[in-house]
Amino acid sequence: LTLETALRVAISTRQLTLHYQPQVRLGDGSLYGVEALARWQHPAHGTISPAQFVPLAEECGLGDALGEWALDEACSQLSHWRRLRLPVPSVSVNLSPRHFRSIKLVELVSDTLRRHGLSACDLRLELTEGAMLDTRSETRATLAAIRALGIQLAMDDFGTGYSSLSQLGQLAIDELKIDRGFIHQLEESARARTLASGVIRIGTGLNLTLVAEGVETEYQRRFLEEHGCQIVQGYLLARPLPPEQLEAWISERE
Ligand code: G
Ligand code: G
Ligand code: MN
Ligand code: NA
Repeated sequence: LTLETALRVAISTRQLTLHYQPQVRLGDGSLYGVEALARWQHPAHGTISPAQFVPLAEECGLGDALGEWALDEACSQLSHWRRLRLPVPSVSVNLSPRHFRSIKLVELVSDTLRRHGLSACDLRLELTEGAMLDTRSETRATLAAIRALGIQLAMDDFGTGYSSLSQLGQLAIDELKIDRGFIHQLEESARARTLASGVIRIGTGLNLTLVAEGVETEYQRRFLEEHGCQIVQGYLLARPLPPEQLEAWISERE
């Protein structure tokens, strides 16, 4: 069985699922949204990380199919939660840089929202610096059109790529996700604290929403709150959860 076949089978037989990790406002503890994270439960190989299978899917030309699946699955789930009256404000979906190179993404996203009875503010798209800094006119046009629809864009893993501060000021984005590499070192590294607080200050000055990833400790949470970060995501609050467990997590907090 080639990987390509295996992945196609995985999508159609529900070996591929999305888990959802809560993102919480530091101010009042309310739910800001959830991030959808792909999981592959392989019958023979166990759980395969998206860090492994996403790049493989891209290599064998299945990147688009995977992105389409993730968008559809996340929107279907959110629409289901709305029917249950579960208060999930929005869902954030990770897409690979190459998705943003085609203007077809705009139609795909708006069709998917329409099919599931959702609106633009229900969805956020996460992209890495690679896509954001792609100077291709196709990518710029796609990003602009997505934002014109009212869908928010988040820059993922900020601080690990190649973006410069001047580029940050020109990017059409709404949200900055501080990479968990910085968060992880907050307690032991004065340098990490300087970088994190600097990113928060700059992002805030540019009117971006700041989301800290990989928040695992109370120290980290407090540091972020004191330095003006609005949103946190990480094991301190919850791991990425299967839908039913996310429902329980939300219900318990109400
Ligand atoms: O959740 P986890 O740590 O296993 O995710 C590993 C990496 O895979 C992260 O960088 C995350 O952004 C990425 N990832 C998770 N789900 C998806 C997905 O549906 N599509 C893409 N393109 N990347 C994903
Ligand atoms: O690249 P991206 O930010 O999309 O990836 C998020 C990844 O981080 C996922 O694989 C998710 O499982 C993981 N993750 C989420 N919260 C934590 C955390 O608190 N600590 C660590 N180490 N990883 C986390
Ligand atoms: Mn992400
Ligand atoms: Na990240």
